[in-house]
Amino acid sequence: MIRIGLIGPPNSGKSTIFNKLTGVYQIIGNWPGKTVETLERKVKYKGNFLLLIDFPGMQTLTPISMEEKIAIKYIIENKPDVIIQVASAIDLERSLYLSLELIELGVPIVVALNQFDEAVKQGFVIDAEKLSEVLGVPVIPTIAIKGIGIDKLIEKALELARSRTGIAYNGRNIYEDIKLQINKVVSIIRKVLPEYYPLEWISLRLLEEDPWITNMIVKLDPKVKDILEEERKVIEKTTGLPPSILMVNRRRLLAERIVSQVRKVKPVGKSNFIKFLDVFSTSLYGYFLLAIVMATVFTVTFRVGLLFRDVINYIFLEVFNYFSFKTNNIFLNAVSSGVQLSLLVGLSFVIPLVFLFHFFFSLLEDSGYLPRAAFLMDKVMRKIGLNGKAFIPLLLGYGCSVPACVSCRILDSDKERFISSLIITLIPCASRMVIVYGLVAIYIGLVNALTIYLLNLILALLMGMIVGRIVGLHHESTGLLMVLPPFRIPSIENSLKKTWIRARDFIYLAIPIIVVGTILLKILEIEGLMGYLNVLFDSLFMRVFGLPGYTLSFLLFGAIRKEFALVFLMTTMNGNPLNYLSQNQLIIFTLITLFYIPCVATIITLIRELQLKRTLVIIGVNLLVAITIGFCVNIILRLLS
Ligand SMILES: Nc1nc2c(ncn2[C@@H]2O[C@H](COP(=O)(O)OP(=O)(O)OP(=O)(O)O)[C@@H](O)[C@H]2O)c(=O)[nH]1
Ligand SMILES: [Mg+2]
Repeated sequence: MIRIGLIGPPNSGKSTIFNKLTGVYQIIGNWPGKTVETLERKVKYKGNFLLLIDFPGMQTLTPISMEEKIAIKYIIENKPDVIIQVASAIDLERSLYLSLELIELGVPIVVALNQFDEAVKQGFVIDAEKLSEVLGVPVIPTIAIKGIGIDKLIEKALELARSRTGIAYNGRNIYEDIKLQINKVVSIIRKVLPEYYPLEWISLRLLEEDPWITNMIVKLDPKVKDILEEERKVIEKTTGLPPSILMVNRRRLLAERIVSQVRKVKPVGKSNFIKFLDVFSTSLYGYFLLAIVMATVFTVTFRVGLLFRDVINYIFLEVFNYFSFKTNNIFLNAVSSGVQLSLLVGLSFVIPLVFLFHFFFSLLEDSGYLPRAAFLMDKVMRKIGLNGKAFIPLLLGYGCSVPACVSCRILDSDKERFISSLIITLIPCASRMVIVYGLVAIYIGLVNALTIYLLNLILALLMGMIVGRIVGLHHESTGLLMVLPPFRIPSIENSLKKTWIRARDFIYLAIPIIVVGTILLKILEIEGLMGYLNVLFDSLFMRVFGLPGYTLSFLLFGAIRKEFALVFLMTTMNGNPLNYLSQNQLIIFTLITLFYIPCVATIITLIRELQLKRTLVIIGVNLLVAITIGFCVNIILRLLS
């Protein structure tokens, strides 16, 4: 089995290559930071057994964010037989910086010069052979989305893995003048580290003040700290620069020099529209564009969703009329109407809306707009103490809180991840979108629904700011380090695949539970459960929220999956909530379901990502917001009417 690691800067096309070779679908899209967990797959390739490993993107081997730390730990401890460094041909300097670092690490690498088509479009003429000569490692131009160059890439990787050839180019010769200090540190760490660690590389990293590696070594032998300080001072004296700056500068200069040797730039005309969009989307007017873009995604989802609903409703009712049966058994009747109602609400409303939203959002994501929105929101996010980068997980939260919370790993500190996750749990995911549309947009008006969205975003950011201040977040945020990808025409095929991956749970998981749950509720209704809940909670719920007590049961279901709150409310009310609740009550119920608690899957994810204590704080904040909003809006609406 030959183990091949795919490593490269964010958004360079690692997962696209992984998908092509394995047939698995890892999420790909036009923004940096999609892959946040290393994923391994075994494949048989032309008679060879390969283990392919897709890594999160990394700009450098000095890890800052959580997913970079995971990736680098994996590379050092599990040592893939060969590394395919997926370089981006449109961002050569940055990609080569990483190549130089990998060469320093001494692992066998082959460079995939990916997005080569895009580079040609932008007027870059790159001499791959010369680059290979200068670096001393194979360089293969690839266009991963079309599968071009992949065969050759794997052949080279296999060749390298089998021959285990070292690297001809000695990347370390840029450190000739500090060789003495490097060797000194090597002789010390040799005593504490197991042999399989690349000692010379670790020594370089220690001198460079890589915090992660320094912590690891200091834990093993605290005395190393003083020795390192001494050697760093010697380097600063002889070279005039502290080693942390010196080494980064030398690598960067070398990368730039190599680029100037192998790349020529031919002037090409960019389309005027793209040029305009590029400037407009990140200027002050960009905020209008952002509002329009988001409102369009939600409006189009709703309008097209309604069309689907009407067509599916029609077909459904025809089918049910055809197969309908009458019986005097009230339990059989409950089962029959339960099945009918749940499938009707689930298939005609929930499923089309959720799939459409994910599809339109995927198109947006592949266009390259998301990082621009993040760039634009950097200032706002900074007020909270967060980095603009955090706006991307937050946007993903409109799809589903679970992957959105996981993608908070792209953020640099624990506190940032905590606050971003808190904001995400307050953002209406696709399941909550179904509730806003099903109760507010349909019965009260789309503009009201969109207003709820806007106010929700403001409130979520405000809560992030308040809790951020309490935990002292405002000192932590680092600068926005994000390369803006070029705008691309989204691929329908990729968007459809992504939609399926993200929304299939609604069919596999939600629909069966909805059907069984509705039947159960119908039977309990016969047994008078609603009346019982009414008696128990009516006075409290009425007084605080102006809602009948039985709405609590829908909220309990909604804690399992948010859309259940709507579906069970609709099925219990035979499809028309206005027969049972007033417009004001619909608004209050919707607002409460937006905030009251993260769903079970999100809670499990939060515990994994942030531990129990912070998860409990998030749940507490959610509950507090829901109760306050429900209570205040109830009073305001009562006063207004
Ligand atoms: N034009 C062009 N686009 C490509 C090529 N390879 C990948 N892409 C696009 O580049 C974007 C990023 O690809 P991914 O495979 O998601 O990149 P990644 O390196 O896995 O990104 P992260 O997981 O975020 O680090 C996607 O929109 C791809 O469709 C290529 O050769 N040419
Ligand atoms: Mg990826």
